[in-house]
Amino acid sequence: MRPLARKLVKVANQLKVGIPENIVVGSHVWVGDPELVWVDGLILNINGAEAEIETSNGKKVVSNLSKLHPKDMDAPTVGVDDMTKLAYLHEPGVLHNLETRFKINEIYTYTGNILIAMNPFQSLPELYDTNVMKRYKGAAVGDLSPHVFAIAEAAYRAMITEVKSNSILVSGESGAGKTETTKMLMRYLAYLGGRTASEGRSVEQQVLESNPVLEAFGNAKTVRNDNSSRFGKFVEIQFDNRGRISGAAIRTYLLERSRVCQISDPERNYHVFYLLCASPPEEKEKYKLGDPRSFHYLNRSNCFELAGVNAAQEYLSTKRAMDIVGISQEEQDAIFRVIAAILHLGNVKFAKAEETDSAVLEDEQSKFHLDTTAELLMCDSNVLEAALRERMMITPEEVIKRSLDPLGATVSRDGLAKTLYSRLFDWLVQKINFSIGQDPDSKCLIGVLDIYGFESFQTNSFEQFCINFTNEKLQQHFNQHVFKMEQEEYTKEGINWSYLEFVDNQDVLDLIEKKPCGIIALLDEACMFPKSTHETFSERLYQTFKDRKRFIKPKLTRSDFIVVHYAGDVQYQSEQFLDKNKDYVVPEHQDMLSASKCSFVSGLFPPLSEDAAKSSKFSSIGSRFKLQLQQLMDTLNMTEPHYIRCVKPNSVLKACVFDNINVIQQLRSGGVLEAVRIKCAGFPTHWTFQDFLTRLGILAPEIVRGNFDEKDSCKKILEKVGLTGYQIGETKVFLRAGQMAELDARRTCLLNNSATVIQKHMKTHC
Ligand code: AOV
Ligand code: MG
Repeated sequence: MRPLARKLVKVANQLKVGIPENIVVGSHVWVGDPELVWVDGLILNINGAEAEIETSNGKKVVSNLSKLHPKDMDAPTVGVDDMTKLAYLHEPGVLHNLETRFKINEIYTYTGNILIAMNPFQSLPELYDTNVMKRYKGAAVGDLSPHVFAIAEAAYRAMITEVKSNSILVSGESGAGKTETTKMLMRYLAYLGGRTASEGRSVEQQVLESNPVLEAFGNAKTVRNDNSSRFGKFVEIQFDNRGRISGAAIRTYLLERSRVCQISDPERNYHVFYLLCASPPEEKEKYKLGDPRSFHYLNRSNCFELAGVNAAQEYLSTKRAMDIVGISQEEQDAIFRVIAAILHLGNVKFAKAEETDSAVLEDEQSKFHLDTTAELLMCDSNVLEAALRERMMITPEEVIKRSLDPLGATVSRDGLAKTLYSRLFDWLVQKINFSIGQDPDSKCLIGVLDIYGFESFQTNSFEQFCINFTNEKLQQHFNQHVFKMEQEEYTKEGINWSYLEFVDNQDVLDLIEKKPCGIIALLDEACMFPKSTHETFSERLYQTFKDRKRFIKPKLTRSDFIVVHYAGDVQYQSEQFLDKNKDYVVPEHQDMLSASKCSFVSGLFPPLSEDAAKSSKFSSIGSRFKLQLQQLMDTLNMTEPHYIRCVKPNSVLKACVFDNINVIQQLRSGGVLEAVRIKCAGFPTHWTFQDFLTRLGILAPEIVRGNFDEKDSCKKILEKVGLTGYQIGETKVFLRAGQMAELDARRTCLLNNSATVIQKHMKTHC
């Protein structure tokens, strides 16, 4: 042993000056690849700044040395459960680790305090059963394998011990698993904070059962997800001073209204429409329903069934959930009457009158559906017809009745359907909140946020704009938090640290929301001028933002605009921005519905106060949303946040398929790599003294031998190898980006080659 140790010392000494770079011929590296994003390979040759690499998928490529990342050949074959344990924290390392774990069904991985959750697209019941919950109860994060339960546990324990509110923010793109994750979190919190059966379990049961109710009314099949939530949700679970659930409040954001009357193959309308069409015969009779294929609002798509879902059963279980959350039988009846009425309303068709352009009912069928709609809504059929076909124009002199043309009447009909549905949805949320009840004495809460992820489609409208605005806000919160956590760790370890490289996205937020000249303010302004069009609005944007680096006027269009979001550029089509920003109920619709003989329906349309009726009819959805978002941020800022990033492994929604391009794009836009970048800008490698010595003690065995002061050994090794810029904390070594790779390169040389081979190698390469 002793001669070998001596030899190693000698070689190590030579290495100190011998290898300035950590990438040499024979190194294993990651190199960019058009299909796999990153592929591993072996360096065959180096010419100046260019390296020739043989990749593991059988290609020979040439790449600039600066574009390569070292591959950790000592990484465990099962991956590591926390990205920060990776010896080299870089993009390919993160991607490879996720893939390695995903292949063995380890779907959860930490990046420091952030949990990355891969959607398994298969049922993994053993991962979530009660025994697993029992194991996580009381365990510290990191003691057991990464899990949603561990995050919920951490939030709950922090709340109890620090008497401080916590929040869990779940994000990710459509279909990534946010809603499933949220439900798991809520189930675990109900398990921790629930009562015994004898005490009555109502509160937490109601909290849990609010999910199926909201899903029936607010979820639909889209191309990205068979059960896509079409609204954002923040559930605030309140706890009493003994840590038991004592109340809850649900806030929802921006339900997608257009889906009620506009769907295209292979998407579907909101689940509840199909469920009601599959209700027992007597109910179908009562609501005059039949095959979903006979309704215009449903048959614009050819998809009527969902794989693996029995609509008739789902209808019954939705009703059961409605019972539990406290919706009475009469209310349920009224709700389903409104749903059926919307379907019948959609079948009312208009044609042109013979002599004029005015709209008239197309045929007897339309008359039947109109009458049925009126009957279900308990309104007067003639008033309904007039409300759809005519408009009152109030001038200072007189009131003029004007007939709409068939297109106008159809727009009016769809507007009514959307208004009815969104008021119904709001009612449900309010009702659930009311019946679960708020605990005014609660000092602590845990908030769970399930909100739409960043969206960038072929065409992007007002909805995408609001969604991406939300994500910018959350991204800022996330960055600040990650940054703060890093800083806290440095402070705790007594590390000197000044942070320079952190780039905020405040400039995008200013562009969108700043008054008086952000996009939202300019949109409101445009909505208030009767003569504005989407083109004048866009022109105004181009003028105002021509020098902003976050705003681009695309070539070849006169009304599109691009926002340079943190997650990428998005080109918005402004055509419908003005319309979609206006929250406006046609007064004729309002009057007709508030006169309904059904108190439930009239309750959805309380008469407007004189002032509201007279004041400008326009209320801005964008501004209201901005306000809601600000309130959400204020709430979140009072809590200790925990982050879960859901990732969709592929876009075919299949188990066991890991698509690199898809994943990396989500890691980039979800801010995971931003968190990695923030870490890298400081000291990305934090290793305990012991771990450091185990791995690198070989670089200086003469120092380690007989030295029981680990900190001192680490310090001496680092001094000996001549690195600069690293720091030594109370319990850990903090290395700069790339330094671990540099140390490893020296160690690898020592381990792989005999001393003589190394010497030969150095003569040729160093
Ligand atoms: P999302 O909430 O993120 O999409 P979901 O939570 O609805 O996504 O998940 C989509 C589908 O993926 C679910 O219906 C399940 O089939 C599957 N899935 C997700 N997580 C798991 C899991 N942990 N175990 C098993 N299957 C899972 V959207 O609401 O569209 O943005 O707006
Ligand atoms: Mg969802």
